[in-house]
Amino acid sequence: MTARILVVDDIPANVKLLEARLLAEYFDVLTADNGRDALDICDRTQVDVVLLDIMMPEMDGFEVCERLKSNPRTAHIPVVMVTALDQPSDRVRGLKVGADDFLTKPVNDLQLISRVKSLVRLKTLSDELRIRHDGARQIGLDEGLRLHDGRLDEQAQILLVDSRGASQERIIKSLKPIASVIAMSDPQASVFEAAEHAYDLVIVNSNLEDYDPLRLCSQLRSLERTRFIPILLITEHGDEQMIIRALDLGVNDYIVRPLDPNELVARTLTQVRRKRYNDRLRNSVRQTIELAVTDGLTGLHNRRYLDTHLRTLFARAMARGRPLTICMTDIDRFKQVNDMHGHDAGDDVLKEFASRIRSTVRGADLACRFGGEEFIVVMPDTPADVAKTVAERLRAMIEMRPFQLRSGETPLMLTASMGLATLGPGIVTPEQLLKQADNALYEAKNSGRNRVVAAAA
Ligand code: GH3
Ligand code: MG
Repeated sequence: MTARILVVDDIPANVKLLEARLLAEYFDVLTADNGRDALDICDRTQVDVVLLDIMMPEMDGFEVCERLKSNPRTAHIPVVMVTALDQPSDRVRGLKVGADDFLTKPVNDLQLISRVKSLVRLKTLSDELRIRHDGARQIGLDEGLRLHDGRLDEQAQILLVDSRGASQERIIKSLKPIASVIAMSDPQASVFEAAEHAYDLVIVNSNLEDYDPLRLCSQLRSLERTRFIPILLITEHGDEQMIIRALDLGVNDYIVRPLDPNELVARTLTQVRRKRYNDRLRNSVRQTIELAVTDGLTGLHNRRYLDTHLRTLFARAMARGRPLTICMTDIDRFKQVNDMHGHDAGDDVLKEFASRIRSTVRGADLACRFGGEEFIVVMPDTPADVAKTVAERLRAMIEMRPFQLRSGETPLMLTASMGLATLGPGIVTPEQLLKQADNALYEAKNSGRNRVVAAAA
């Protein structure tokens, strides 16, 4: 794992110490001895994690952190507060300004490396999603994608797997201000529970009876529906082997008994905030993809979508020897609608036309706007005669019901022509099928419009 770590401390000896340890793990290390330089470096270069001293002259670590988290260009960089004071109040204050983690001086090697690695891993995932999000939309970071905020919009939903009632109660009580916690003592049942409900975090207490806690973690990581849920492991003091293996398995963070309630809250918040941020990014990427395959005016799929999916449906029908018919339809004399009633009226007609298509075809059919006033319906498992009935029904539905316009003008009487083509001998590519449907449509237009023509088999 290569990543660039920025170490910020006003005491040169402290910087040297952390730098040497990180270099030994092959991290790329940058250093700064004051807050202003640190902000400058983060703004100008790609930094993956910041290790930040709290007590520094001029600008202290809290202020540096706050500024990093309120700048959209740097808000996503994880910040680890490094402090000599192991004061709960410092941690709470760090949390308020958006710190992602804490380390106490003298810094323990395992803690340093494992925390940094876990934050780098989280950031790599966010970065990848962010690049896709930005690339697709070219709009930089949305307001809705901010991460710095210490509060949560709504209570975190947490699943706690813990064999002991007393310990369950203590954890539930500590997390009460920020989370609603479901506690379970049966590890196997907890995997199903995690898969079935939308949890923000699973906390696994390593005190499980007769069950390897790492086995549970690995099950959660390998199931499709739970693999993105963060896992926080509670371990025994000194159990470094377990921690190393847990982090290798993809456990996001760990906390050592006896539990400090403030630390538990801080680590929980960090994981939940990151997860929600990544969820939002993932949704936004999904939405962008949807936009890319949807026609903006009618909401039907667009031609790009048709091109890929027709290929799939075509190949499937060929392979299984199943029938497949496509219907290409075009509004008759549509240009006149635009010319006589304006472009907006034309758009109204297209929207209504699309919605009539949608209401006529089956769920398994694929309806697309092919371009302009041309639409295509792909009908899997549909032989020519059945498709002809469907097309006739659509044709009648266009002809019988006038089209309302937003302008309130007299509704328009319109018709449409349709060309059908069915998979058969001589057709080996989707393009040939489209071409046949196009020919049939041409014939329908030429022979008087407002009719359905099926291409000769
Ligand atoms: P035909 O019966 O032969 O199909 O005649 P037509 O007038 O429907 O066909 P033509 O291809 O001559 O005209 C299609 C018109 O559709 C021309 C174009 O301006 C219009 N058009 C294409 N896309 C849109 C759109 O998104 N909105 C509107 N309002 N008009 C569109
Ligand atoms: Mg037309």
